[in-house]
Amino acid sequence: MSRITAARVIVTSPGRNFVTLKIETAEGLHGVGDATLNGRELAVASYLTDHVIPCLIGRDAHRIEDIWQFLYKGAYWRGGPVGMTAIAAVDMALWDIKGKAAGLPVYQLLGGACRDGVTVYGHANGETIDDTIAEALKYKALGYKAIRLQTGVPGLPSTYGVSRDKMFYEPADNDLPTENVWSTPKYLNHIPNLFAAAREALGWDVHLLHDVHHRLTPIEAGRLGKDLEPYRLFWMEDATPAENQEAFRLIRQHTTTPLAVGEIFSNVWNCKDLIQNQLIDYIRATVLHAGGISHMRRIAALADLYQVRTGCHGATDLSPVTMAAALHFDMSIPNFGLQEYMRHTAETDEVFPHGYSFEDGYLHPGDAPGLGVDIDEARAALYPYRRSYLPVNRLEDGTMFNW
Ligand code: CS2
Ligand code: MG
Repeated sequence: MSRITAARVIVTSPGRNFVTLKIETAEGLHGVGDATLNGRELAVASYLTDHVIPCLIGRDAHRIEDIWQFLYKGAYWRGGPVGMTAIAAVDMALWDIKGKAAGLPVYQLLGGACRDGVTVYGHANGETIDDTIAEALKYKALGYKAIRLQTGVPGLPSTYGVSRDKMFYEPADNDLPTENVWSTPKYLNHIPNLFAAAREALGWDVHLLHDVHHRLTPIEAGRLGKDLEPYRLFWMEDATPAENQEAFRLIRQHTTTPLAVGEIFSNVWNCKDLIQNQLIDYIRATVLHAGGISHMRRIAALADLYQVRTGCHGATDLSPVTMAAALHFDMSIPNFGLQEYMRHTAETDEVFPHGYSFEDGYLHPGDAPGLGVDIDEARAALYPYRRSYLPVNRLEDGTMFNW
C-alpha cells in the first residue's frame, strides 16, 4: 500500500502550453504524468482537478490497473480525447511512482528491454523542395535513420508541417485559430517531385516518411500512395480521416505504400477494425492521448497479432513527460516500429529535466528509477498559460476542410 496523499495540475507555457499532473504518496514519492491536449489544454486540467483528483486521494498508488478501470468505467461517459488524456496522465504518474518505489526504470517493470535503443524519425520541413532537402541532410548528418519530409505547395500561402523554426515546429500559433487555404490538386501534383528529389539527394539507406494530415479522400490517397511507390516510403501518414475505419480498405486496394494512422485516436476501439482487417501497417496512437502506458500495451498487443507495428506520435505538443513514457513503452514491446521525435526548446527542457538521450538515430530512456523525467515547478511558474489554437483550414472556394 502506498497511499496517495496529494495530486495537482501544473499548467506552464515555456514557448507552448503543457499540462502536467503530479501525484504524491505518503512515503514521500511523487510521479508525473503529461495531460497536454493541444488547443484544449484547460479542459483536461479541469477534468483532472474537478473530477479525477478527488477520487485519487487515499487510494493505493500501486493499484495502477484498478485505478485505470475505476476512472474509465466509473465516468460512465467513456473514451474521448479529454477523458482519455486525463486517464493517461494518472497512468503515467502511477508507473513513475511504481518505478521509483521499485528502484527500477519503468521499462524494466514492463518486461525489460526488447531492443538496445528506440529508432526515431526527425522532421525536415521547408518552403521549397530544396529547403526541405537541405534540412533532411542536416538530420542525416546527425545520425537519424528516418526522416519525415514536408514542403510548401506552390500556389498555397502556407502548408501544415512547414515552420519558420526548423527544429521546433509549432502549429498552435495564435490566440484564435489561424485560417489556412488548401488545394488537393496542387498538393497531389507537387509531392511526388519532393520524394524524387529526396531519393536523388539522400540515397536509399535512410527511411523517408510523409504526413498527409487527413487531407485526402480514400481514392486520392490511393493515387498518392501509388505515385510514391517508386520512392519506397517507410510510411504515408493520416492519408484520410479515420472516423470511418473502413475507408482504409479502399486505399489499401490501390497501393503498397505502407500506411500509418492514429495520432488523434483515444483508445483501442478507434483502431480495432483497422488492425484486425490489416488495413494499416503502423498504429500511431501514443501514451498521452490513448489512455497511458497501460492502455497502449493493450493496443500494441492486439496490433502484434496482425503484424501491425507501433509508430507513436511525438510532436512538440507532447511534453518531455510523454516522450519519456513513450520510450519506456517502445523499449518493452515486441512490435515496436518507429518513434516520432521532435526536439523541444531549451526552455521546455529546463522545465522538464529528463534522462533520455539521443545518439546515432536512437533514443534511450535512461536507467533512473521511474520514468526519468520531472517538472521543475519554480521554472514552470515563470511561464503562465497563453490561450493558443491549432489552425483551421478552408478550400480555395471558402469551404471548411480538415486541418
Ligand atoms: C503532426 C502533429 O507530428 C505529427 O505527425 O501531425 O504535429 C500534429 O499536427 C500536432 O501534434 C497537433 O497538435
Ligand atoms: Mg501527423
